[in-house]
Amino acid sequence: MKKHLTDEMYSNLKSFKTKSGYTLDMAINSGIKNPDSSIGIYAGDEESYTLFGDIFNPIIKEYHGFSKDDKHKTCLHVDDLRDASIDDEAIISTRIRVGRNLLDFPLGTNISKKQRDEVEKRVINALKSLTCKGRYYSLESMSKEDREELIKEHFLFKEGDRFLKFAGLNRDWPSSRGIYHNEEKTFLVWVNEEDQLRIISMQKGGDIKEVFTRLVQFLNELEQKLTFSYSKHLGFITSCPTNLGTAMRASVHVKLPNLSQDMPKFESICKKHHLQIRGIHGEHSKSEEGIFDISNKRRLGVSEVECVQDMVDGVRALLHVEKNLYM
Ligand code: ADP
Ligand code: IOM
Repeated sequence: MKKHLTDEMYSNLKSFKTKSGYTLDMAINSGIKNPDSSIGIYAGDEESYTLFGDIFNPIIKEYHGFSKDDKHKTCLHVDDLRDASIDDEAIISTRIRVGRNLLDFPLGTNISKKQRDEVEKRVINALKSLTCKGRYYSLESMSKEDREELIKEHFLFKEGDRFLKFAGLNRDWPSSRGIYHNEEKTFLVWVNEEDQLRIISMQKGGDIKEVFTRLVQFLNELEQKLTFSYSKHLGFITSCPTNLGTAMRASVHVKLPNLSQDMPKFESICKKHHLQIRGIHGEHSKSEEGIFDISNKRRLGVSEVECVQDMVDGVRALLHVEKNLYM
């Protein structure tokens, strides 16, 4: 945001307001308060992306390589994936999530308490129709110990995130936030965190196809009950411009103790394969014991299958170097 927002642009846009009442100052507040943000700007609704397009478009271009005249695409045909299962003991677990927001509501950054309550109600209702055995737990109904355990085990979002706080996403916390999960904790839905829904499939090991298949099955079921905010140009509309398009992040937790000693090499392989490196507890966290969260970086202008394929091909390349170069 800092890189692209000029004084002139700020002066031109600062008095604009979207129909839901979102302003440029609200959009950039998280980045201003957290100069260590990776992006630092959030939308309040779909209109933010056009009304404040002068600042969003260059950020979208730089992050996804996607221009104003490009078209988004979608493909959820799991069978189109190539070499999807990575049978390697270095892969600890696999997780694929998509973000979704309901049509006709502002995004979480600009939603009212009443609207957020309504979103939770509609999502709970939709979750009841899923063909898997699971339950919704509202954050308020859970004990502190249970919440902490779920966070530690990578199932639940963390609390008090300062990046989300200054984007307006923690207002009225913990009201209307919660998590659905099946008995095995392989299918989960986060409600009213950074996006209204984060739909997640995860399991131990590297059977990426199985994880993707489960995600697509339950995503299709939820789509029968909920209408998500989607634009032909930007795909699924999300609070953060990094998640537009597929809103998909496919990741593995992978041990790379050797390669991570050579960060320039590690980062250059990731760049070549459009990968992002995160720490072991998600965004803004650090790696522990040589274990990293490696995921696809691009999400807009590429299909869901391409997102997963970016991750699969890139992780294979990382493992190749990890094993052969450092023997
Ligand atoms: P998001 O993926 O929704 O953008 P985060 O990066 O904060 O959000 O990650 C959310 C949680 O998911 C964190 O606890 C993180 O460690 C966990 N996670 C991400 N990828 C994996 C994975 N492949 N295996 C296990 N847990 C994972
Ligand atoms: N998606 C969002 N959490 N992130 C990119 C925050 C940041 O700007 O660091």
